[in-house]
Amino acid sequence: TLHAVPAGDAIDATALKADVLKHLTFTIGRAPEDAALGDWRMALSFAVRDRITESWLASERAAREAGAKRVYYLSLEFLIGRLLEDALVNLGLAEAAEVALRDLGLALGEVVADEPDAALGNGGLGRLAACFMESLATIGCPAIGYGIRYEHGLFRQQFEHGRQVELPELWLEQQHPWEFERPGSRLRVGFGGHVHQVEGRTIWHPAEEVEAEAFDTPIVGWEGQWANPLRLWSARAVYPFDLNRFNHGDFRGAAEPEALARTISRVLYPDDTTDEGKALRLKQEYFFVAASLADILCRFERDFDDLALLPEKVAIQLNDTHPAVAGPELVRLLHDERGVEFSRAVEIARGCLSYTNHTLLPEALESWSEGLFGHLLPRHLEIIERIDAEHYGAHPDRPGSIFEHGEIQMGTLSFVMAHKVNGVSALHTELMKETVFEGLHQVHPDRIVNQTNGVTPRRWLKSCNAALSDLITETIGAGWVRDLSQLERLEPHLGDGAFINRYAAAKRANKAVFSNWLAGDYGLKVDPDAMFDAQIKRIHEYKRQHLNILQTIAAWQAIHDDPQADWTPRLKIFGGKAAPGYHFAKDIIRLINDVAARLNADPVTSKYLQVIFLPNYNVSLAERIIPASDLSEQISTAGKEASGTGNMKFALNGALTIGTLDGANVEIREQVGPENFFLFGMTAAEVTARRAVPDHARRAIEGSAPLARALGALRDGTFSPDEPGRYHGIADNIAGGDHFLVASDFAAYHAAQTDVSRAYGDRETWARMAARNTARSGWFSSDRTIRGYMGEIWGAAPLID
Ligand code: 26Y
Repeated sequence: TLHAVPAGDAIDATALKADVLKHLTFTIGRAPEDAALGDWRMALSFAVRDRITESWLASERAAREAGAKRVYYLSLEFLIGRLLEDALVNLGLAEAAEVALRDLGLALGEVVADEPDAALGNGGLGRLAACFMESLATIGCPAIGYGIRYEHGLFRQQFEHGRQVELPELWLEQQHPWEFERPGSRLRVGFGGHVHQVEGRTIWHPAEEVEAEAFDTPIVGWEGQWANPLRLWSARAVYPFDLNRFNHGDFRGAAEPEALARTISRVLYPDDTTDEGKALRLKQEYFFVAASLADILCRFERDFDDLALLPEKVAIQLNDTHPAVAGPELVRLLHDERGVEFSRAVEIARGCLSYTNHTLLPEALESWSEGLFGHLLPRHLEIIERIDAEHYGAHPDRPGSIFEHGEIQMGTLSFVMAHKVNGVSALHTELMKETVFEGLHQVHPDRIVNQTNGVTPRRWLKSCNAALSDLITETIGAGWVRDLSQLERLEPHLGDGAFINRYAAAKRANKAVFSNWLAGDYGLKVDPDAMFDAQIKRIHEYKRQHLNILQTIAAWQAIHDDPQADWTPRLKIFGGKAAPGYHFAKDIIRLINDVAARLNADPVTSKYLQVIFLPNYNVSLAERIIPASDLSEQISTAGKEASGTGNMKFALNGALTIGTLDGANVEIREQVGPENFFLFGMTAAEVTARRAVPDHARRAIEGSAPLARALGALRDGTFSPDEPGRYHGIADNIAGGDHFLVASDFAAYHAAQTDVSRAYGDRETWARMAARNTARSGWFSSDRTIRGYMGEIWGAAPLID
């Protein structure tokens, strides 16, 4: 069976097969005849990891020899998903693995799908960090990603009678083959206690200490030329077991220190605003920041002996404010522990640090009460007070203090401690200057810069969409995988009917695969020629899944009025998790599920309109949905979505966007051309103005009969006959304060959806618009984003060409 593939692949396949068998025997300890699917997956993963490790150690050696500047990406979230397929694709071993496994009687697809999806993040911010790790390696920028090795990542979502139920995610229940445990590099992290002055120096005596243990997962770039580690910290007790208590018969007490310490790396904090666990969250933040900075300084001091060189050799990126305590911690390490004069220490720290802001929503901006903060980190509180006083002193026009509203404002602290602060889309960056950071921007006009987000084309096109990737490579060559701007070269082919047919056929093939999977796993039969219309993202009022479902209700009612009309068949796909304490978002989930049940069972309308909410949305599910979608829903209230990155993945894979002028939608529309984008709704400025209009929702409802009627169906129990009042809360919210302007944007959205349906009727024109989206999405590669950070923020250079 080795004859069908090119010679190089055959050699790779032979070697890979031997390595798989070797690892199955000597690493897993299983005979082939006894091996289960998971054993084979593990053996293949180890064989692949060996190859990544070679590249990684060579990369580390090259960076050391070059004395290169290092980038350290600090993030509480890395939403990496599955790693096996990505690694195979980047190493050019996908075909070889297919052949090797076939020889062993296995299907690569099944082996790859057996891997648990590592969900060490909530959403966009965490997935961005994962795309960045892959791009850093592809570009050859020496870097380490630092985070927490959560025992339980984001919860697993199930629906019970349409309601979200959260279950713990058990991704570490099986062995995780990608990581190297580092028992040798354990560090101590302190909390609480008090501060002493000894001979003019300040010493912090923590009351409590835990140990941080490192686990390294190497991340390999395209073509395997470079790899960087993702270093995740796990918490454990300094003295894991209290023998004294044990010998006195207190077995429970003996195990207590370990249990308490381990709590720190137990779970990913959900992005909501409950008060419980606040102290634990702060502990998590300091825990991973302290361990990472100690590690960074240790690496620096191994190679250099002058702390003044630090900003030249070390760039530390703060992924939002979650690692903001890095500012005062670095000052503490330099001033208290190494004797650098205080303002010089601040200056050096600022030379290293930069900060990315991902949100302007007031409820998502982090702040800590001085009481809690000072209790856990007394020395850091003093340092922050001094930083604030000196910043104030230098800027008497008072741009805003770190201490406001009785709390420590982590955004202000991050801004003050960073030499660059970046927004994640052009619009978001401008809004940062006008809103939360207005005062600070005036005194530091060069500090805020824009780096529009991007996505890695290896995972989000090459590996998730083979049909389209192969067509692109046949048409313009394979250079696009490393240099996505080459997608422009598709442009001359867009007038060629044969090319457009092939483009449409690739999408159709993906839709057929998806339909079969839906039928198999969810028992929903759908027509692959229907328009696949997807909204997949965290459930949030500002993202407006309720606008989408309300318009779906209106469309259903319209079909009922005239079932003989020429309706364009659609499948509405939803996916996303709600924060466990976010009750309104959970009501939206239940509503979508109730609407789905009603519509899918409707004999009159279901051939035109079906709805499915796929449970447990995660990275691997996105990889299935995006290549099969025709329409991408990006309908946030303008000014609220900092960037979005799903929007880019859809455009790249040839889904047209229906969207507002928000976040990176603005730039997507500029790139793909306004004629290939379905724009609707108010602008950010109009949103602000409309909120001030009394009764804006009531006026909108009076102006739109379909809206009034759809709201009526929420009120009369159409979707909850057993409990007619179930959706009164949602209806009242939309008809009342309507902070997110669902009512005010409804009519424009409804009209835009009608345009979409009409446009989809002309399949050739639609396919050409979709192909143009692909051809003009090259700018949304995270390689471009990372080059921007390297040039404008980090001052780092690639070590491969
Ligand atoms: C617990 C709390 C402090 C918190 C935890 C997580 C607050 C926020 C978050 C996560 C935020 C997030 O994912 N933001 C998204 O970042 C993406 C990457 O920049 C953007 O594309 C997206 O618009 C933004 O919502």
